[in-house]
Amino acid sequence: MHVARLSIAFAAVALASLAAGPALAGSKSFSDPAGDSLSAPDVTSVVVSDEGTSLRFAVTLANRTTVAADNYLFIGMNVDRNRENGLFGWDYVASFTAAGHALSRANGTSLQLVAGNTSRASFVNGVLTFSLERRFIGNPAAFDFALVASHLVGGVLQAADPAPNTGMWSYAFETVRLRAGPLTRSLVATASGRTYTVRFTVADAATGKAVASASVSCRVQVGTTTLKARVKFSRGVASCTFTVPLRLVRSRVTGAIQARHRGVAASRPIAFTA
Ligand SMILES: [Ca+2]
Ligand SMILES: [Ca+2]
Repeated sequence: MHVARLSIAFAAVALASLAAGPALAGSKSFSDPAGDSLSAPDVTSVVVSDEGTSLRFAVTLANRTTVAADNYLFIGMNVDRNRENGLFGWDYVASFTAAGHALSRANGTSLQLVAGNTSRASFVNGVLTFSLERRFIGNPAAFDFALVASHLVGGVLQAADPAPNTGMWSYAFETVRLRAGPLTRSLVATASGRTYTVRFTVADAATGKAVASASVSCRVQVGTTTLKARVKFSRGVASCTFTVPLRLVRSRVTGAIQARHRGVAASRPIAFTA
C-alpha cells in the first residue's frame, strides 16, 4: 500500500464531525446504507468482536464477490479518542487491497507499518474479515473508528463509501473483573536447593469460571538476589516456579506473581521463609 494513495483517499473523503456512540460489550454491529458507493465497494455492515487478546472486524461489501486490484479499504482507528493527533484523528490504519493487508501507525502526517504485526485478513462471500492483536494498537479500553472503501485509478479517487457517512463509530471492550484465589505453595527439595512453585487460580468474577488465557509474570527475590522464575498459565491456574539455592535456604523470599487477562491484572504477593 502506497502511503500517498492512502492520504489521497483520506483527504478526498474528509470525515467530518465526531460523535462517540454508546459503549457496549462483546460483539457490536454497525450499519451503513446500501447503494451509496457508486463504483467503490459498498460497505453495508461492520461487526466488531472482542476475541480476548484480539479484535476482529467483519466488513460486508454488498456489491463485491472479489476485491479488485483498484479497490481499497481502510479502517481508521482513533484509539486515544483525541481527534487532534494522528492522521485525520486516526492513530492506526488497517488497509486492504487485492494484494494484501497492512496495519500502520500514524506518525505525524505519514503512516508507518507496525513492526511485528500479526494481523490476518480474508475475503469470503462478500465479507472481509480482519483480526489483529489488541497490543498492536496500544491495548485501548475503547476506540472510535471509521471505514473508507474506495475505487482509485492511478491514485485518483473515482468513488468512495465512507462508513459511517459522517463521524465515527465507537467500540468499547468488555471490562473484566478478575477473582484471584489464595496463593498456594509446593516444594521439591533437590541436591542444589529447594524448588518452589507458587500458584493461584484466576476466574472471571462475573461468571466464576476460570479464564481461558492469561499472561503471567513473576518476580522473586531472596535478600538482594533475584531468582530466575518460570511462569505458566494452565487450566485457570497461574504458576511461578523458582529454586532457592542451598546457600540461601532459611532466608526470606519475597516478590509477587501477576496474571493479566484482557488487559486486567490480578496478583498475589510472595512472602515466606525458604
Ligand atoms: Ca454503503
Ligand atoms: Ca456510506
